[in-house]
Amino acid sequence: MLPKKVENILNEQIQKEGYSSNLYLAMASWADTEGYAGIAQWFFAQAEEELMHMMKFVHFINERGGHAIVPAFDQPPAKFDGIKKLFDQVLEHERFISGSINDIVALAIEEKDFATQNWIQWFVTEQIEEESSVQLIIDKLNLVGEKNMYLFDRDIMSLRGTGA
Ligand code: OFO
Repeated sequence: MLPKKVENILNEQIQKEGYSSNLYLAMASWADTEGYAGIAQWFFAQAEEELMHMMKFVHFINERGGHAIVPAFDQPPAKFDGIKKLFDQVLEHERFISGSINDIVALAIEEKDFATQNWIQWFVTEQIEEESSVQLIIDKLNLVGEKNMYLFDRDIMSLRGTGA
């Protein structure tokens, strides 16, 4: 039985994961129109991952006897201020998401909902990986500098799935 408070916070997370997907889709589209095909590809893949995260919450809430609600999503920005700031924004957003995942862990423990507490651990690990892989990209960007984007754009997909 899913405690009502936990159901509510999980429903709020559906909104956050769906917004993450739309935000990364908007970033992908912007990068695409700016001629950064590799960076766009990275963001398209990221947008799909976030959609998958949202679906995980939908299924989990319903499997536990709750009701997953599909929310409205705020419109993400359409334009971004350069590649370095783009990834800084991604890191800031992922840190915000990590905070909201931690809030779910804390509430699940408080409500003695150990099923949710166990299930959400996948997201705890996922957030460590996501923050770390975005930090790796920012470190590389700092090394190459924004003037040298051709090679960075060509190689960015090789930074995916390194577990870093
Ligand atoms: Fe970025 O992991 Fe979901 O939100």
